[in-house]
Amino acid sequence: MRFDIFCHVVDNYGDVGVCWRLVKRLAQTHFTSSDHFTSPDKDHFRLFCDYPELVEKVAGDDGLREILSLGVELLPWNSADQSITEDIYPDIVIETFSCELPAVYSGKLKSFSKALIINLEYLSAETWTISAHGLPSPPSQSDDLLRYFYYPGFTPESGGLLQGKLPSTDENNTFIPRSLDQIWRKLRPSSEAKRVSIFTYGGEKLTQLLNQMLRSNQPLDLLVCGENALKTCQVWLEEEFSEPVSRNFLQLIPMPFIPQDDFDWLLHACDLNFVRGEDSFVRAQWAGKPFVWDIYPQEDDAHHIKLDAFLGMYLQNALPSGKKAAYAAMHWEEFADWWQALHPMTQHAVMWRQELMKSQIKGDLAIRLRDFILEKLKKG
Ligand code: TRH
Repeated sequence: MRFDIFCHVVDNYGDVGVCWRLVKRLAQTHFTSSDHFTSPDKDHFRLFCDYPELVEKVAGDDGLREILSLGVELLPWNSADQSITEDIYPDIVIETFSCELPAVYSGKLKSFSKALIINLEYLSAETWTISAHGLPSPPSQSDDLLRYFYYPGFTPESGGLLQGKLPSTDENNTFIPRSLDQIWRKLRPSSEAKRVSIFTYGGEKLTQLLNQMLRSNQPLDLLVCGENALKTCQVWLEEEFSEPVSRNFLQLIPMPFIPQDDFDWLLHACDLNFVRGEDSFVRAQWAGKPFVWDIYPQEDDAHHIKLDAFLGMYLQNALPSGKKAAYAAMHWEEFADWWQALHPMTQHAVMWRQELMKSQIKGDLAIRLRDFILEKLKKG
């Protein structure tokens, strides 16, 4: 089958982060949940992106080479119009996050093929997404092509979560990704200082957190990732921040941008992760470590509803001590008040990962998406 996947970068790294992970998983996944073999040699993937350099950055050189060798092409968005002919056209088109297909491409799609169009939506734990999952959209006026809405989610009825092989960071495993080798040498022994990754949108919330951490006298190695958090830390430190800087018991370490696979490893290797957006939010859950979600701010404060829906699910079966602390952490309350409960929060994170594994009994998002595609193609 020929897949065309469209990625429009709105801001930050998340659009690319999700699309690259999706392509990666689809190219690596040769079975559906019913063990239906999908002949990988015959699958071909084209990822059209309006910022291909960002895909290269997120993938990293080795990751890019590996995935391109599986029959994936990375193409600029504006080459899409010329990419369809009477002989070469896709069977499946995936629009991510409602990005609009290029007009000429859409027109050709209508004339040459009966491609199945799927709109991969944002992840949310809100219950309405379950009822909307899999529904066809009425053809829009602009191109009247039929498309199906595909909603990722945390339950077996949803579209699932992207998973893939999870990194191993157990104590007997001495593997450290190359991109992190130098940084790892700068960390204090794990018995002396806890490791905390900070990949947030920065700003006032982070400044307050740093003040609270400083007051708590807890030895922490803070691995600061992404421009927004780095900028806030720089202002807070009131000095250049290209090398690790210490304040009381804190050590702040500026992180370079690292390939996505290595970033996944980092989340598994830390004791606590501050994450954001969608993709790092999901990876923090697969890491089985406590985390704080800096949710992407939406208009009309819609993100509050999204956060409540997630916490309702995440904390439903939590024991009281872990629950109270995780709730406080997720609401950025005083650090000292919830940090003491890191152990029960960790136990809860491990239990939640097991629950998620069970919810993926029909496979992860890539496998379920293949199921969905086969079902729709069968029905014609
Ligand atoms: O970057 P994000 O905030 O992304 C988004 C976008 O803002 C998007 O428009 C919005 O729709 C969405 O959030 C909700 O956060 P996210 O989703 O966690 O994506 C970050 C990606 O960057 C993720 O795949 C991990 C990757 N990454 C690396 O590969 N290396 C790194 O060093 C870092 C810091 C991140």
